[in-house]
Amino acid sequence: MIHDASRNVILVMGDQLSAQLSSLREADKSRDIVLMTEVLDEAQYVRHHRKKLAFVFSAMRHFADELRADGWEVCYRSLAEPDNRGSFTGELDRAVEIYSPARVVVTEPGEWRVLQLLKVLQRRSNCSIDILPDDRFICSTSEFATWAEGRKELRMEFFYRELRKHTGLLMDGETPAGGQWNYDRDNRKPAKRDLLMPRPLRFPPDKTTDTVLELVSARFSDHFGTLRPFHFAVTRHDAEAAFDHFVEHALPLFGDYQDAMLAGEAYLYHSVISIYLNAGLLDALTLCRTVERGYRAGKVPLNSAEGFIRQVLGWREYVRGIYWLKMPAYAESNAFEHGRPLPDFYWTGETPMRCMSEAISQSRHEAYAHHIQRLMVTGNFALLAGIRPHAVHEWYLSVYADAYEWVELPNTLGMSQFADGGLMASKPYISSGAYINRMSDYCGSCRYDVNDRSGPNACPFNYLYWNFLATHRRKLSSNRRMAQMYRLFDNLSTDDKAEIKARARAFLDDLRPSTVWP
Ligand code: FAD
Ligand code: DLZ
Ligand code: SF4
Repeated sequence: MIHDASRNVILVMGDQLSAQLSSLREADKSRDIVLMTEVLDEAQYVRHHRKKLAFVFSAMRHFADELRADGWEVCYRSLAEPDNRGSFTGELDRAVEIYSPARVVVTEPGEWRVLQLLKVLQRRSNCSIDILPDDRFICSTSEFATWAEGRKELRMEFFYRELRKHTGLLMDGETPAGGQWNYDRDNRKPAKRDLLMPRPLRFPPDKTTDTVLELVSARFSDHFGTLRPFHFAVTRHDAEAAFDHFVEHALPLFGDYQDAMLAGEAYLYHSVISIYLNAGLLDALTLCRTVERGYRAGKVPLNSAEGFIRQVLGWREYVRGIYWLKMPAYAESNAFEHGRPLPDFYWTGETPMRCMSEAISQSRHEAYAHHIQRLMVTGNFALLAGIRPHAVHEWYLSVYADAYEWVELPNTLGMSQFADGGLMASKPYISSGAYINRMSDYCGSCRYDVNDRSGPNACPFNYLYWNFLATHRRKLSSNRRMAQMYRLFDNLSTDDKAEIKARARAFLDDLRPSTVWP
């Protein structure tokens, strides 16, 4: 081993797979060494879905190969190596022992937890550790903090408009393309079975992925989710092909069917690119510019282009801003003081509620569910049933291949569980079975009756919805956006209300808490 006192070790983590990463841009490939390390701690801090583990490890290995092909020296530590120390800090210590670098350089991690590990290491290591900003995002954390400062209320819509102006995306001078900022109202069509669904591109596993699949199969048999078939892209090249395929085949109808759900149809017109975007294989601003070009060329209607750009430019940047503004306290928020354990069927999918079994089984097989399944099915149920928000958060972080805490936590605790008391959402996202029935074809084949409010076969979403309103009246009735719901609730007879309460209590008492999983 030749020691070069001026060389740096550049740590690149599993969700930083971009040659444009700040740490790599600043590095010198003729001198520095890139450290990439598979570690058990990251695989197990929640029990990630097996497909997610395979995706992360395979994408990391492919990225390391690309860096090598580009002339970098890469120290890649596989999980299979017997002396793997199992944690970022252990592996960084080891790299410092071996290479005696001038500095360790790392782009700031996406999770608060990992940033704390690095800060501890900064204090105790005899090597200096530089943490650089992650400029893969359109809005930096400090820009977000400045935007948020002094505002009485934070709302995504206003943040989004600022970013539209700042980037010029879908802007005609000072005005938004088409004259409106938001075309959400056009985007609520239920889907019909006879629509021609464009499927996302699939990629057969290559040798590297096969090796990883064997590793995950052998080492993580107790984790949630089916491992095969595995068809995610694991390189930038293939991720870009998957996105181009979406733009050509699905994006034109993305807006129309954004909220629709169909049994057996996991993807409908969604892009299925969050897994690639969050790992660094795709770049957010580039995607938005491509979508805008599709609109300007007349290939993509405005409601779809704007709908997609709002998700990526608006929501994605917004939730990251909230995460870094509010952590670590945010993770403990529990405005409704909910404490029920997560029911067992979140892990098995075994429930007669067709919407829930569909969303959960699909998540088990695909490590994917689209936004409305997450928000209005599994999330809606957890909120109505009073599940402990932290348990709900750990579930979402485990089961989805795109889940990293910076994006998952605000979506789960804030948007879905209203655990932050209204910081993210202006009212709780709750609904009775009627919404699910309108937006899906689940109810037709469900054991429960979606039109029954409180009888023995009534849809549980119905009585849980009214029961939730009754339970949290003190906290919610002053919210103007809840007024209509409470007016309807007040129209129910005393007998109806008593029946709803009894039915909800019996149902909730019957829920079996998870025994297999924490
Ligand atoms: P599309 O529907 O095609 O949307 C395009 C892109 O917009 C997505 O790829 C994503 O990058 C972005 N986007 C859309 N909605 C959001 C949002 N609310 N927040 C941030 N980005 C958004 N998204 C994650 O990336 N990781 C998560 O761990 C995650 N957890 C969630 C948990 C809950 C409870 C809820 C309600 C939503 C969560 N989301 C999460 C947001 C959203 O559901 C997913 O981004 C989306 O379903 C990914 O599928 P897609 O790529 O097909 O997205
Ligand atoms: C999600 C994940 C997993 C499962 N494994 C690794 C790993 O072994 N090595 C690694 O560098 N990164 C991994 N990741 C991504 C990290 O958890 C992610 O970088 C942190 O959560 C910070 O965002
Ligand atoms: Fe879900 Fe209720 Fe419809 Fe059954 S009837 S699928 S539980 S909304």
